[in-house]
Amino acid sequence: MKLAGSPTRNQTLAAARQLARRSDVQYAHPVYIRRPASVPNDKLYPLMWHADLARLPGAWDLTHGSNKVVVAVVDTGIKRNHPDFGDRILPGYDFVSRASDGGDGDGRDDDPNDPGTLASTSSGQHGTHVAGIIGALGNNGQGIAGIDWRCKILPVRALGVREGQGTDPDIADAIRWAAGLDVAGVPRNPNPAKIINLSFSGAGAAQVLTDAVRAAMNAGSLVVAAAGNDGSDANTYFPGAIPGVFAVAASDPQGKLAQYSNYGDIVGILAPGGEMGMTIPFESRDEPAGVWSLVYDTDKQQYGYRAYEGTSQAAPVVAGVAALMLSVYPDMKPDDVIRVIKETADTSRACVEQCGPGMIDASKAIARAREMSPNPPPPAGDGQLKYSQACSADRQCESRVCRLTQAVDARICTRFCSFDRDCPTDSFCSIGVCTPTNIAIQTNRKGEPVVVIGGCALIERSRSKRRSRSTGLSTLALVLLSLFFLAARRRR
Ligand SMILES: [Ca+2]
Ligand SMILES: [Ca+2]
Repeated sequence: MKLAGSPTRNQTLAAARQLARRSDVQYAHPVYIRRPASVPNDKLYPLMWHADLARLPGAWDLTHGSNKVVVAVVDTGIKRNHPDFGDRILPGYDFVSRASDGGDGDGRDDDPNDPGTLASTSSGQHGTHVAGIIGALGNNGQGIAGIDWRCKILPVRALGVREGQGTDPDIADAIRWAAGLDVAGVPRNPNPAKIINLSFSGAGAAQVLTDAVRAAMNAGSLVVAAAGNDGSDANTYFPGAIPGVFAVAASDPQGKLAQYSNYGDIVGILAPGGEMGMTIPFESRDEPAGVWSLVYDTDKQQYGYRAYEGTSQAAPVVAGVAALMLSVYPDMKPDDVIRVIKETADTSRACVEQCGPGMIDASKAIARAREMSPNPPPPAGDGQLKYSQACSADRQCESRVCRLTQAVDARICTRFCSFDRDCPTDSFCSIGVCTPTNIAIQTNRKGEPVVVIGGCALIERSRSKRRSRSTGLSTLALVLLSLFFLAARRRR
């Protein structure tokens, strides 16, 4: 069977039907060509329901982040040696003044390690969990994927080991330091953070806290904060209620305002925060539907992963998306980051109680930031895709050539050619670009000749006849790709 030129989809389907009617064809089986939708290979990724809700895969098509972006996590400190952090953690600082709160035998020092304790009321490795949501290594085959796979995390310890509590003076100094401002008695932070995440909340305003947050914002930092977990109006919960702070409410896995989440007109945006009362299936068991991230098990002295729920988990989702935005537009102003996240939000998930315009949509937010950027970087992939891998933009390919393959609605990384000899092994030159041949004739267990294309495409048999079951239009379209490979071969 030979088709001239590039066939249309209908021609493809007609040819496939004609092929299926042949008595010497047992069945046509697809060569599935799948395009990686920037879904990382991390083992616990199936637990990351929040990735789909916040539309992270579409964002990862555009960027995986930049190591030039610094995100401060003002929290309980960190376990920097968690293997899913890699080398992402900057030196940081410990601002907890009282040794009894710090649990590390001293007051302020340059080690932001979260020592934790065995008590159930300890830090819970809260800071490590929050930092992991923002910046755990993505696509490293391990644990979870952070939202930004490359940014640097600045751990600034201001909450101690007694229920993870901290005092306003310590928190205020930590925020100033994170932004690169002077704090008495402490060396200046050499890595000022463009984004400061504050995953804590408490009732009552304090001037020392307000002043520090304002100073950080004046220094150019975006301040993202949890709206609070009391299921009430967020306007009396600080630092979220400080004007200019991007306060984040939390949703459950269905995208609805979580029952514990604060709400109200000071909330800037809704983001996934989890609901531990719900479950998600994972490897034939059910796991709690909190937001999964990195922890350290103080009891077993092991690094691991755990689900937590709260606006503490929702805020770092927003901080992570903001970091991705800065990776494509480094000079984007904090007010513009907030405006774009609000403007691109999924308004179908707006809530009656008021939680900003709706659910954060990372994919649209990053796309908008790229449009605004005077010098946007190439889309993610950065030329890393090899020959014959599926692609969506020229710059993703090592060869910088991403082209539609014959008769199939899929693009692969390829290269220009004039002759077959210009192409890699198992490829031929067709219409100016290399195309994988992926074709072979093998013998099956019964000794029958089998034409195999790309693994299993077309099985010829001589004795009995069986018809294929319909496997969908894409299947049939792929069959025609096989036909084209055959036709091209015959022409040679
Ligand atoms: Ca200390
Ligand atoms: Ca990982």
